[in-house]
Amino acid sequence: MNAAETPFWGPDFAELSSTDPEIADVVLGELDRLRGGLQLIASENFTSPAVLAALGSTLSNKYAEGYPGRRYYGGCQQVDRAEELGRERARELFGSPGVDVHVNLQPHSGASANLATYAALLQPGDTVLAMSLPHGGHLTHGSKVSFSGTWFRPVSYTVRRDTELIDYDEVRDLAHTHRPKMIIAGATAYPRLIDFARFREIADDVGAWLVVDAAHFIGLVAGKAIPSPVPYADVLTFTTHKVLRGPRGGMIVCKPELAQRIDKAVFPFLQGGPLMHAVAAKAVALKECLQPSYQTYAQRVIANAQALADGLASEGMRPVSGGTDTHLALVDLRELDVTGRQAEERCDAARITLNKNAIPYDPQPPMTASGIRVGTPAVTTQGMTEGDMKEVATLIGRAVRDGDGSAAHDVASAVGALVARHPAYAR
Ligand code: DSN
Repeated sequence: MNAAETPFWGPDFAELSSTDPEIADVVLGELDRLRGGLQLIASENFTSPAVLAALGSTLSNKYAEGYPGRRYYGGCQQVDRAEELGRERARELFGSPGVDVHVNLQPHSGASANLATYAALLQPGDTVLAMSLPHGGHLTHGSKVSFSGTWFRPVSYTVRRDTELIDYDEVRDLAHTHRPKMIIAGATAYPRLIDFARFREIADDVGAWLVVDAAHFIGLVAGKAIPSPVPYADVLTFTTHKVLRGPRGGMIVCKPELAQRIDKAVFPFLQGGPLMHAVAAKAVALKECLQPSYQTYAQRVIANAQALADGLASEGMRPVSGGTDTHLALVDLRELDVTGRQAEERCDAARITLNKNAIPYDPQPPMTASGIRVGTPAVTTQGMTEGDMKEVATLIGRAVRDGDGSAAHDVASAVGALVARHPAYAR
């Protein structure tokens, strides 16, 4: 029996509908939500049907603890091929002539990839210098509510008040004072390019590892739309579901000499059986990223984010740092006297999905926040362009100013008309 003789056995929605109509209804409801509104969360995207097919495959059944060729279970021939293909594609995508990299496709998430990196390079109690969470960092960069701030000693750098750009002088001074064992560059709400050469210089000055948490922008690197941190970083961690447009999951790319430390930290130190359907789906996404059309996509994501930031500025919403070089804009709403939370709720009522976000030196607590974060990975996947971003900005402006909810219906209708011209997951 082979695939040519046997019809593919894959996701079957009719089967789900008859076995579990309630969950089938959730799946359809979510598809309607995605199709019917504007998806502007900077960390989300619409992954391809090919990626979804690999995710919904029988590879989900397989135990494969270990790595290709060295597993603790039999029957791993096919999943070995998937993981090898993914590794090769990632090496092609992120390596370059003279810069070889090692790849680990198994982290279940970005937080798991970061935890594995801490485990590979540090001992509990070691000092880590990373971006402050309220200035755009991540929970795993030293927050007290995560392992990073309780098992390690965090020191945080910030952005400057005047420019809202990373204060590299402060990074250098903190590094010299605290002698961290690891420095993390990377953020979740920083719209500008990061100077990786400067971070490398500072890390070398104090003998620290340089880890780049590239989760947000790795897709732009893969699309060659922004400079790569690979030549500078000891380790790169990232998620595969943001601009990169793969399945939900994590990944690590590191210098070849750290391969064993990273692999052992992921398995067996932290994780057990890898999610082989997700590993295969990561391989599919990496293949998609190698196509020339993906490079065009990555450039359009940035052009759209810049057009959206400009449009929001015209609506009286100030882009933090004056604009963006990436896929996201962080927007200060204080001039409109609206909080981030109110803006998120008002946009939600108009079928515009985005998130409240702290701005640097925010006077509000995080659950209220003075800003919103918007990103263009998903709307660009559905084919929107800079002209559409002007309309999106106007619609956000109308929704954010809609204190009594009277405009929500009209804005939602306009959103419906706009997304109908660029359908997501078109039939
Ligand atoms: N939760 C992700 C984001 O939205 O940026 C980061 O992990």
